[in-house]
Amino acid sequence: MKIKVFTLFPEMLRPMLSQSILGRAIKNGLIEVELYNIRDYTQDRHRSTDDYPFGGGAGMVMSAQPIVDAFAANLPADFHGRRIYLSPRGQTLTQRVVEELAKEEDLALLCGHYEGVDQRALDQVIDEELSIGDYVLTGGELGALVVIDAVSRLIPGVLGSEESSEDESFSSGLLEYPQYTRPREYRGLAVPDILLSGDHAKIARWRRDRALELTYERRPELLENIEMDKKDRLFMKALREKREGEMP
Ligand code: 4HQ
Repeated sequence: MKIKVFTLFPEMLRPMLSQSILGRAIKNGLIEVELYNIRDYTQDRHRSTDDYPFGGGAGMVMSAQPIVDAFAANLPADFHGRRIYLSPRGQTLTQRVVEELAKEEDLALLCGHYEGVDQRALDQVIDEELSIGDYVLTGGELGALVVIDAVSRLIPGVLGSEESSEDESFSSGLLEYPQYTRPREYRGLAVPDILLSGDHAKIARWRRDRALELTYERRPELLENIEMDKKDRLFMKALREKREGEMP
């Protein structure tokens, strides 16, 4: 997948893209991320990228011209992919949305700063708006990084077999079961015996039960979209009865 990012602050993204799993994925050519500085596409002497909002009000608005020209200069006429503006107005990013984005050949991400972007730029070069959550950032750069990170780990080969995305919360749709590593005892706290038993079927059942329990306690609404087998349903019944027994 090729991801083009349009931003006034490309240096904000570079460190994340050079490290760890993303750094390795890019080095191995599994994903390609190109950063474009919108300022390089200004046409005035002062290289200005923003201006005062018509109608008044606080802050500055990013001008249409450098954004539209940056897209025109760098998206091929046959660009196959989604052109996305990061914004709290957008559809909220969920794992479901991430899975859809991961199927795309290419992505173009526009990061706004200040009070936002002249609507005419969005009308000309953007297909959709995407929000990483209901809070306000100083700019779309962190949003773009979140999209890149979440999408990249679904691309075959990006996660090593040791880091596989299969078994995790939100891909199973459940919160993650607790994990432990050495030592077997830490400050008097032992690792649950079952994890040391070597009985893989028992361990899998224990993990599934812990995931169901945590999800029931913390994010019960997530259980509505979960496929449950007979053992799951039996465990949930016991959980609910235990909970009712505790009710005052
Ligand atoms: N912003 N999800 C305002 C966000 C945001 C979000 C990006 C702040 C756009 C103009 N982006 N700028 N939430 O808060 O993606």
